[in-house]
Amino acid sequence: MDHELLNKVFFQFNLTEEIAPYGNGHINDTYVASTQRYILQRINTSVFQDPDGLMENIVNVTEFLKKKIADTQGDPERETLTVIPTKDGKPCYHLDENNVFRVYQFIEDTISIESEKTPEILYEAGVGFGHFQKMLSDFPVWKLHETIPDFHNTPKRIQALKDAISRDAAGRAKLVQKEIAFALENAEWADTVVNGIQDGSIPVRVTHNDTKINNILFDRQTKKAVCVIDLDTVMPGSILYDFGDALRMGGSTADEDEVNLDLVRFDEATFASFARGFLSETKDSLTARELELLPLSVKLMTYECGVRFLTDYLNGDTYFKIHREHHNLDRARNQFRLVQDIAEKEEHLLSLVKQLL
Ligand code: ADP
Ligand code: GN1
Ligand code: MG
Repeated sequence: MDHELLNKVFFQFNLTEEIAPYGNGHINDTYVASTQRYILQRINTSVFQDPDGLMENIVNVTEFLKKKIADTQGDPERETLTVIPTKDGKPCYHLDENNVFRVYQFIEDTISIESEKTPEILYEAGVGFGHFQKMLSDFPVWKLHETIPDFHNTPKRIQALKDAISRDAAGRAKLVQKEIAFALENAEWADTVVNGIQDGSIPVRVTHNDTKINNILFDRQTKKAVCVIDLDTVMPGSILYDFGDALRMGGSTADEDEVNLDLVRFDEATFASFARGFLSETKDSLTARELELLPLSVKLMTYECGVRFLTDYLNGDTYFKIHREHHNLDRARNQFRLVQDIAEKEEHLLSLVKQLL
């Protein structure tokens, strides 16, 4: 976005700082102000079609969290996001239909972790996401708007892939026959969580739904988890989505877009570290069925993400930000490689969960 436009938007939040692009997210346009620190984000309105509903979720959830954090002698300014309202008291500013902006207080002395996956970091990430889940366990789930309907409905994601194959909008289907076959042949367990929610055997909870490790801020010095961010997809869901998605990224020995697939493996020790942190916060509230499905959830979320990358590749890269021509295909191959490895290790992962209980 050009500087003049950014300054105009910033003025709407009563701010007059220098602004620069910031972070490594795939969805929103993120900027940071230079002197007093604020985060300015243009909400991706083709992904989030009801930005007002989304901001209502974020305001409600962060206000709820702030009370909980204050009650336990935490720091409500640091341990959850703070929405800065516009001059007329709104949680976001509509410049026009496609340009909707919000500002958060910058959380100082923290870092986002993109690739460092030590056992300590993964344990802390588990504590961070588990604690988030625990604090929201009595938030009224019916109050939340579904910001992306069917976000983790894996069978619907498979249907979207099939639609993309038939449309073949970018003429790429012939290049990815192997990947398509993998996606369609490995789908027999893909409805496990959706079916469980439907038949009542898996409870609906308030979930984050996008638990990449870079959606937690860690303390710069102690590397303890400080704040769960990127609250756009906080919605009703299954805790298995949050557990599985965190390990999809956190449990891989490589980055999500690594092209050398020999480097892409699922690390069982890392799984155990994350699970230990996560379960230290959530163990008592998880049902036997949820505990049993923790390993499958990692395979499922990795598979689903691979399906989404492949679909976007076939659609001509319209959803995820890409930085090179075949980026989404590289990401899909990487995720499918990981699915194979997780499948081979699934039984061992279940025994690790049992040990932790
Ligand atoms: P996206 O949805 O595009 O992933 P995020 O909300 O995750 O966007 O923001 C992108 C990056 O910006 C984060 O990974 C983090 O590094 C940084 N960031 C976002 N909000 C804050 C904040 N309040 N304080 C400090 N850094 C932040
Ligand atoms: C997106 O916004 P970000 O970068 O945290 C995506 C996730 C995917 C992830 C893959 C709203 O996450 O669902 O798992 O990319 N978020 C949305 O890296 O689609
Ligand atoms: Mg993010």
